Amino acid sequence: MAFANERDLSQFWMPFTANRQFKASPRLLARAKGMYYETPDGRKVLDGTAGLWCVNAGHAREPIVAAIARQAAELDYAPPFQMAHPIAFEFAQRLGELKPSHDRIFFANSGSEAVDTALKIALAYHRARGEAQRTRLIGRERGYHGVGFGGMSVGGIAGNRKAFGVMLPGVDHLRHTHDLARNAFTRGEPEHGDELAEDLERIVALHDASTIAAVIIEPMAGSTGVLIPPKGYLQRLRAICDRHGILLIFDEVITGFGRLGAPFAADRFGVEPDMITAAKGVTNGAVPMGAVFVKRTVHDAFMQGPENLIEFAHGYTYSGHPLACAAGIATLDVYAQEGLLTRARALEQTWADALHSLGSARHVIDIRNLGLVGGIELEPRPGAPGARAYETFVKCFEAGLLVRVTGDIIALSPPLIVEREQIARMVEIIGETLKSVA
Ligand code: PXG
Ligand code: PLP
Repeated sequence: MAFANERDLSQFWMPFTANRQFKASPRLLARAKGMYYETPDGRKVLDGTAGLWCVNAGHAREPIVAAIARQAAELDYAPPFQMAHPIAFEFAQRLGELKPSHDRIFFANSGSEAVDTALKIALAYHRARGEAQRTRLIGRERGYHGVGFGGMSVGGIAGNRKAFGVMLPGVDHLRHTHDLARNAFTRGEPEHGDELAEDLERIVALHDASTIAAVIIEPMAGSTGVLIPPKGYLQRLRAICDRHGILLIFDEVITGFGRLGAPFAADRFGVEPDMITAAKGVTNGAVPMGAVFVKRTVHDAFMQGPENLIEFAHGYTYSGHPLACAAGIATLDVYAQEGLLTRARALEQTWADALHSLGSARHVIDIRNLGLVGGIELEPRPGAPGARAYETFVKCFEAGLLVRVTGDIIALSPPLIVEREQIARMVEIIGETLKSVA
């Protein structure tokens, strides 16, 4: 590609990328509008992934663009420690109105930071209540909670951990819920596997509940390749946490802001965690931001003691950054005006029908869906795990569709503005591509 010849690509050490392979044959996105990306040479690419699960209202939406520009001219930055700016309170209020049961909002700048913040809130919460011995954090196999030391430690994707040796002490993991033998090709929530929530009882028996601070899970696991929670699983996990005084954190970095057809997965499943971590769709991906939605009871445990003391020794230079807040407010307006936080529910049948029409396509061993999320699992090529899906990803891109692959799973999560014809086109490209992939 011309770009690779014209420009030195070596300085940018790319994240989560096979740098040498990529730079030998780069794939670039130069512009975006609505449902489409455009390559530097002007080729349109349908966005099947909302960027990276974040551009829920579609790209370059005018009200969001304008709000960011206005805010940059009015107040670019102000310190958030012992000082504040009005728009951070305004945005926190708006977020609280969206999730009234969790209307104490702590701002971070990414999902990883939101996760580490929530884990620290959990530890400090127990300490504030006189249970400082509750220091264990429980994640789940195949979970993704970002790349900070906290999120990595509770995370359950082996490849994201193995190079780094040290992890937080006292972490344990629940079993994951993926079960192709019983649940392959299920539409929506799988029938089998709610009993896996009882794995938490095994961990409690092993370590004693009095040592466990929190359980963190993705209500729907995204990054590992779209694992939909079995019917009743989240409810059972909630009940066990309640029984033992353990905080439950839903990591909704992907599922937040309408991905599953409700503002949060907690709403869709009718399960109330103690904290919700969010990022991505909170600003439509336009400015980095993360947030922790905290129940008042948890927040209020901190608000005791002398009023001149800092209650929670934590925060980021850019917590509640004005540009992020401006983008976020405009984003919430677009979501509300266009009904995007529930649109995935209205499209769910259409989406499921389209995806499951690929059920007999070559290599496909499972298809799963919920809201506007899809997972298509391919049989791995013998001796070359991931190769088949990677080739599918490259060929889809060449054919004008951006998908995401992880291992041998294709993950789909289009912007929530997607139209039926575009869903049909996605499935058509994937179906054609699978025919040509060995
Ligand atoms: N928690 C969850 C549930 C996530 O999905 C993070 C935390 C971390 O967020 P930041 O903003 O720090 O990246 C995420 C991020 C993929 C993929 O391939 C998914 C994510 C990030 C990168 C790739 O599906 N999710
Ligand atoms: N490292 C140093 C030397 C710093 O001074 C700061 C913040 O002041 C940080 C790291 C943390 O940066 P941030 O607040 O953007 O996370």
